[in-house]
Amino acid sequence: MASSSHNLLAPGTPGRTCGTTGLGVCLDAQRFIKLNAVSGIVFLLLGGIAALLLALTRWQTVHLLPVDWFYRILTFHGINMLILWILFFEVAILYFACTTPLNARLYSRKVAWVSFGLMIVGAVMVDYIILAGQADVMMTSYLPLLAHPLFYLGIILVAVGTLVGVFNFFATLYVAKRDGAYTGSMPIVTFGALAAAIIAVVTLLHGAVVMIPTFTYAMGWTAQPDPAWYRLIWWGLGHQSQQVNVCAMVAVWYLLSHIVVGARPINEAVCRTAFVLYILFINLASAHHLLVDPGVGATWKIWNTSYAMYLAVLASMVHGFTVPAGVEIAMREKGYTAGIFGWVTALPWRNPAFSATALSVVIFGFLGGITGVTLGTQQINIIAHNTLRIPGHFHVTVVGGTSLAFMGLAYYVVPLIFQRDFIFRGVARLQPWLFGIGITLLSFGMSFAGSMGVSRRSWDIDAQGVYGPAAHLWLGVLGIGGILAFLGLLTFVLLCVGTLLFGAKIENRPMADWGTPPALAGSQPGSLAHDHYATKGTIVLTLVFLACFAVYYFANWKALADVWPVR
Ligand code: HEM
Ligand SMILES: [Cu+2]
Repeated sequence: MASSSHNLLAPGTPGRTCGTTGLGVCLDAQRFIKLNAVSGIVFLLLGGIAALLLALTRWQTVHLLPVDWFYRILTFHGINMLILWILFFEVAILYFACTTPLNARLYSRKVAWVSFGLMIVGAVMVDYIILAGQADVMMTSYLPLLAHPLFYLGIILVAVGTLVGVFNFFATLYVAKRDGAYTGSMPIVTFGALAAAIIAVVTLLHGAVVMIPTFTYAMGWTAQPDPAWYRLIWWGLGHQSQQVNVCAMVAVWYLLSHIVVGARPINEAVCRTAFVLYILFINLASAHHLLVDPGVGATWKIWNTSYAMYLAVLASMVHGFTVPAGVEIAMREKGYTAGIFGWVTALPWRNPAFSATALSVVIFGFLGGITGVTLGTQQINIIAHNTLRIPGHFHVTVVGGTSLAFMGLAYYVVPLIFQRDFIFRGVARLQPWLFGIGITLLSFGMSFAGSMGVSRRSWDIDAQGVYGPAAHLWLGVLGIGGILAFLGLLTFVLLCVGTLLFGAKIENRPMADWGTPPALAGSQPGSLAHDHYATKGTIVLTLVFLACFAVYYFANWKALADVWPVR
């Protein structure tokens, strides 16, 4: 639809008014949200197929792939998931966050094309060269392992393309502010996306610093960069990009809990400060990847991972509290006041966007947070380094946390942006549960096998002959969890693609409702805004969390002490 009188966007902007939210949607932004989101989902599927093959290989009894293909597919999986799926989807989120919530138009269509073009060419290049067997170096591509130059060039193109997209985001925000598209401070979703974008710039600059000399070395133009230097700078890219993911995920938590339950952040200033903590401290926390490296000293390691890191962790704990607390307050104000947890049972668990958000908060917060802080402790790291405990940790953060939150977002973005209602809505209601349970099992399998010493990135464990039935049992749990998670992922992709092709068209009507908790008689909107004890349930959950953390943390110190018995 061309711009019309009831379009809220600036005059002359091609746009439409959303039939569900009443917000203005810029058609340029809409096109690039579509392109980037669909590309992301395609890479998710590719990475998912690889995931299934890996899980069926690490399940030692099945041991599917031959050795060379195991490392090839491991490389392929890491790149397609952690880089391509996540980055394409994040660019879509950025374009959304800087336009619709602000009633603004996308700064430039040309810039968006350049960004998308660079990213897609780079992505195809990387995937091709990996499958051609020319880049069996895994996603970290540590020197002196060497891949075909196109591998590095592809990654550089993806990174530059993303930077160009981030520039479009900043320019859109600037123009929106200058032209008065919105008044007051920007909504928390946009603020979270802004924090993500700032960290992304710093991250991608690290990427350039490390990848360009590696590329020129692969071309034979320059000498080999120092491997220890490579690791230091690479993790400025590798770890910080995880904080981009966390910021984007948290922004999605705020958005979806607001859309579904009407939650607001319980304290805007604190929530925003928490995002700033991410920006300030996350780069230092990258040091946790170098905890066994000989090149850097113990003081440096302990300072960065035990002091600086906790300031970033503090930020996650703030969000992990304020999101459920905001939901609890909104529910109590709607009249769900029974007991401590009466509001929990009344939540819309059958709304897939909500269940995805809730599962993401719990899986990321409980499992990811507790394991992350423990593994990142300098002393404990020595008994966990390079075991399967490490992928056991990050599959509950980037997969059970970020990827699941992004899936939840799709349950609103697809109907609102593509203007089609989801097909097979009953299946969609189950999808987040299937994926969430699968990934949790996968992570438990990895973590417990890892505790028994099974290493990550390892094609075969039987040759050593040191692992008993218990380790094999946990690898079986990894395999079964992997199959369930893959089925959850496949369901998601099929539902999205099926909806784009066959979903009922939405024209000038609201999207089909996924279900929100109705306000009961006696509801009092806004009544609890200043009542600090209204979050009883969330406080109890927080105490449970702290108790779990304490037990896990001390159990790990005990395990460390057991390594070296003192008589
Ligand atoms: C169906 C879901 C998934 C399953 C079953 C799965 C399974 C696996 C398995 C079995 C490994 C190999 C572990 C090892 O032997 O060291 C692995 C590695 C990895 N996965 Fe996943 N995964 C899934 C989804 C994801 C997603 C969504 C992401 C990122 C957003 C991701 C990121 C990674 C990374 C970064 C590695 C490490 C690669 C390396 O060591 O170079 N995975 N995954
Ligand atoms: Cu890290």
